[in-house]
Formats: sequence, structure tokens, C-alpha cells
Amino acid sequence: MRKALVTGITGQDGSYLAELLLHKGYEVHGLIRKSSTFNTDRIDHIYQDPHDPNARLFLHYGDLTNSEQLTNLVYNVRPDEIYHMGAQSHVLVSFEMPEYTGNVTGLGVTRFLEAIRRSGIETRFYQASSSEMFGDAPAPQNESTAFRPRSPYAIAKVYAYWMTTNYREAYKLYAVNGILFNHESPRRGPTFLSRKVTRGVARIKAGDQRKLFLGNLDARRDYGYTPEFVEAMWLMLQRDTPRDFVVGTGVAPTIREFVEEAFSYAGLDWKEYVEQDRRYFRPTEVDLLQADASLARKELGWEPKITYKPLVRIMVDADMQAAGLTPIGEGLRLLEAQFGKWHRWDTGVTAVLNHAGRGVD
Ligand code: NAP
Ligand code: G4F
Repeated sequence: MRKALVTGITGQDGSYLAELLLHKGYEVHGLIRKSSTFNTDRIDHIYQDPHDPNARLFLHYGDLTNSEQLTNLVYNVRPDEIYHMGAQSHVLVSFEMPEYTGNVTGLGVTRFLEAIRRSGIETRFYQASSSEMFGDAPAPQNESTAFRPRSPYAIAKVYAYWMTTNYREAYKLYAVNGILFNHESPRRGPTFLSRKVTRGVARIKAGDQRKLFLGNLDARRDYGYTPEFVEAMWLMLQRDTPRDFVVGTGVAPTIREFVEEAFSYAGLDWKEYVEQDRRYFRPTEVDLLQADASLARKELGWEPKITYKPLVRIMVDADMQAAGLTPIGEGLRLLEAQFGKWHRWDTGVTAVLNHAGRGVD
């Protein structure tokens, strides 16, 4: 049985990726942070009691700032594939915490690469690189576009990108960068734009919120649907030779267009509810991210089905359900028509969990 180690398994991408890998028959090991409250909501529905002889999901405490722990984990688990999703991933927060972001998002990668090199194990390493690295480089951006990062987050990712590249070249590690453009889902963290908007729409509909305060509405983002993106990550590690890929839909609405689409899907006029607040503006913004993912299409056979309009429907439906409303239904129908069961957004479905026994003692 193939073994995968997933960092950031409690995050949006890590949770979908873990589902995909379990579905493909892998034994999955996830790194999770110690927290005084439960932080496994996104993976509760795939949790397995480690006492179960058939268990294939195992969780390990760890932190990306602690190299000794990461080295032990790599050495003890000896995974065939490592998907490094863990990061301080919020761009605006990175301006408030630049040093911490550099430590976790940048140096965290070096700690892993060193752990692999020193342990001498045969493994394949996926680095979650970001379209934010392109910054204000002209669009559309592809694998040859030079980076012009505009935030401490993006700069940390550029460092991590080059460390991954260097370990591939210097030590012949199978190490690749997936340069992914924005991808969203009902599991997106609620402080990222897409989810803040779709959750806001649902809460306004439910009468739980009156206004939605946002920052810059003029930037453009290339929005895709996360479950499709984790398939691209897996495909990247299945190739004979390691290579970096850009992954995105090529469709890049303005934030204003995204907002308008979400409100109008729910039958609301966004202008009545949205106000701008300076606190959500970034000191330096990235104006336009738009992917040229032709290499991924050609070499990986990866083709996205969902662009931002259907994405909005999926996310608003999910947030309406979460707010106790009956979803409008177009998003639900879309998922049923296009995807398999592992794309569901509800958590805690397959098991009523005993929160006292999550297998991380
Ligand atoms: P996310 O939801 O913010 O998840 C980040 C994960 O990293 C969480 O599991 C978090 O744990 C974990 N983490 C943070 N700091 C850590 C630390 N010090 N030690 C151990 N774990 C830590 O991010 P995402 O959207 O899933 O993105 C996954 C990766 O892809 C990130 O590296 C992100 O930068 C990158 N990326 C994302 C996108 C996108 O559009 N989503 C695009 C390009 C690249 P907690 O749950 O405990 O906070
Ligand atoms: O949702 P965002 O915070 O995502 P951003 O900055 O594009 O970063 C995300 O995608 C990257 C890939 O390109 C990842 F690497 C990164 O980890 C993260 O997942 O902001 C999107 C846009 C920005 O232009 C921002 O200025 O929305 C604008 N925006 C306007 N009002 C807002 C808000 N963003 C947030 N988070 N909150 C607002 O109120």
C-alpha cells in the first residue's frame, strides 16, 4: 500500500487531498497542530480510529517550525509521497506577521527538504507554490513568467519555490512546485474573499448579518474549485520525471464581479449590503492573476470543469445550508452531475465522532 504524508491536512486543500488519497487506496498520514480546541472539522468525516485494524488515516502532532519533529516524522513514516500544504496562507495576515510567515511558509519547506535528504528515504515531494509569487508580472502567467512578489507571504513562497528547485537539482530529489491559482470551496477559510462573501450572502439571507465589509474590489483573481486542483497535485507526483506546473482555470473575474454574482444568485442587490473598509486593503495589492495552464493540460491531461460562476453557486448553496436555509439548488445539482461522492461539503457525516479519541494521544 502506498503511503502519503500530508501537512496542512486540517486546511482546505489538505482535507480534500486526504480524501482523494484515501479514495485511491493510500495510507495517509497527516500533520496537525496542537490546539486547545478541536481543529479537525474539515477531516472529521474521514477520521478513522487508529485502533481499527483497517485504519488508513493517521494523525501526528507537529509544527512546521520544529525541524527535529519533522525529521522524525519523515524517518518514521517513510512516505512514498509528501504533499506539503501547511503554511500561514493568508496574504493580509502576512503583512502583520512577516517574520512568522517567513518561518512557517518559507523555512518550513527547507526543514522538510533537509529531513528527506538526511533520512535518505526515496520519496516524492510536492510544494504548494502559489500564483501570488507572480505579483505584478504581466498576465496570463505560466511556468516561464518571472516572479515579482508583492507580500511577505509571496516572498516566503518564492524562497520555498527556489529551495524546492535547488534540492531537485543539487540532490536529485523528486521535488516539484505546483504553482496554483486561487481555488475555493465550501471548506475555504471564512476570512478569504470567496468564502467571506458566500457566507455573508447566506447570513444576510438568514437575517443573521446586515452588512458585508470588504476591501479592494478591483483586483482580478483566477478562481477554480479545490477538489479539481488536488487532483492536479496528485497527477504531478505520478510522472516519471519531476517538473513544475501552473494550475488555474484561465478565467479571472474582478472581486466586484464575484461579489455581484454571489448576491444576485441569492436574489440580492450587492450594493445594498456591501461596504468598503480600509482595514481589508493590502499595503501592496496584486491586481491581476490569470493562469496559462496549457502545460498542465498537455502533460497532465488536467482540465477544470468549474470556473467562477458555477463555483459561486456551489459555495452559496453550501453556506445557505449551513445557515439553516434551503439552498437554491443549482450548485448542488452541478456537483451531482459533474462529480463523485468525495466532493461533498458536509463534514462529520460518515461518523459521529468521539471527540475524546481522535488517535493523537
Ligand atoms: P489553509 O486552509 O490556510 O490551510 C493551511 C494549513 O496549514 C492548515 O492545516 C494549518 O493548520 C496548517 N498550518 C499553518 N501553520 C502551521 C504550522 N506552524 N505548523 C503546522 N501546520 C500549520 O490553506 P489552503 O487554502 O488549504 O492552502 C494549502 C496550501 O496551498 C498552503 O501552503 C497555501 O499557501 C497554498 N496555496 C493555496 C492556494 C489557494 O487558493 N487555496 C493557492 C496557491 C497556494 P491549522 O488548521 O491548525 O490552522
Ligand atoms: O481571498 P484572498 O485573501 O486571497 P489571495 O490574497 O488571492 O490569496 C489566496 O490565493 C493565493 C493564490 O493566488 C494563495 F496563495 C493564498 O494562500 C490565498 O489562498 O483575496 C483575494 C482578493 C485580493 O485582491 C484582496 O485584496 O480579494 C481582495 N479582497 C477584497 N476584500 C479581500 C477582501 N480579501 C479578503 N481576504 N478579505 C476581504 O475583505
